[in-house]
Amino acid sequence: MAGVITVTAEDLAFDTACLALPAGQAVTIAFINNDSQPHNIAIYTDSDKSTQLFEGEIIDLGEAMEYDVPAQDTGTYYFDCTVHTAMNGRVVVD
Ligand SMILES: [Cu+2]
Repeated sequence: MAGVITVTAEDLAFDTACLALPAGQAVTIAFINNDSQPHNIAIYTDSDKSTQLFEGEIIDLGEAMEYDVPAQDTGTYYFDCTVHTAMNGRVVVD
């Protein structure tokens, strides 16, 4: 399905270190938790988390959720799991 990006969490890690999002358009992240720990995805302007751009609901083992992420400007941002901040990566909006 166009405009849907799938991300999976497993073994205290995301399956990608870089989320590529289209600039200027809302996007759906289909988030799947295959881990025994609760996880979510939050997006910030930078790794200092100066400004939060999005925070998805935390989901548990075996759950999946579609996050509706609002349109973002072109740039490089940062994402993490708010429960496990060691789970993180870059967001490239282009
Ligand atoms: Cu987590």
